[in-house]
Amino acid sequence: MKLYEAESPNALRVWVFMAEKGIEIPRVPVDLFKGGNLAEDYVAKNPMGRVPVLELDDGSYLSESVAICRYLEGLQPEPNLFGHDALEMAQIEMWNRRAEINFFGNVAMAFRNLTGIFKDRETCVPEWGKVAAEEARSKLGVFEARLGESAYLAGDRFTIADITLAVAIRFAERVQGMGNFDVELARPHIERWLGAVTTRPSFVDR
Ligand SMILES: N[C@@H](CCC(=O)N[C@@H](CS)C(=O)NCC(=O)O)C(=O)O
Repeated sequence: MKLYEAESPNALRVWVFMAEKGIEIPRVPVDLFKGGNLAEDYVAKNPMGRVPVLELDDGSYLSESVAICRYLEGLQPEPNLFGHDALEMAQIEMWNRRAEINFFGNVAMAFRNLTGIFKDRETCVPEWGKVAAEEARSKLGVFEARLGESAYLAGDRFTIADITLAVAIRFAERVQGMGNFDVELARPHIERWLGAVTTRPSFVDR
């Protein structure tokens, strides 16, 4: 197997996931800024033209960070990050999707539309960016409330849902102030949880 990747939040989700499981595979850097992900041979691997992409040993490809993580969990079930029984699996999926759709997705939309970072390849609408930033800011309250009552996002242990939210918050911290991107992130329960998650060996130095 090999992983096509870049220094980017979605590739980071897969790196952290692999580090949690102790999985090491060769990595192939893709230059997003030079449009390496839009080249014909790359789009043949992932028609969405995004990183990460996992190439399997039979020459087929998987994309979408969570799908890649699910596949790796199937190959190496422990430590479990997607849930053991029907209820836990559903709770983890629920929180992962909430984090991805309501926070990460809005942060990404705000970043892309406010900074125009990929204006060579997509239309940027600053008003859309402002609305997305506001949406991300307001949804953060849901995660703050949840982390006030739960040690980790989906329950009492670390899972893929924590990886998604922590990577998204790290991303939002990094782009704070760029192109008027402004999402006030400081929340006491999130701070406590983020400290626990980002000091795990899988996150350190990434
Ligand atoms: N839903 C996809 C999103 C992938 C994605 O948006 N990747 C970004 C980097 S974090 C990318 O490749 N951006 C390059 C571009 O938009 O041209 C996933 O979970 O993998």
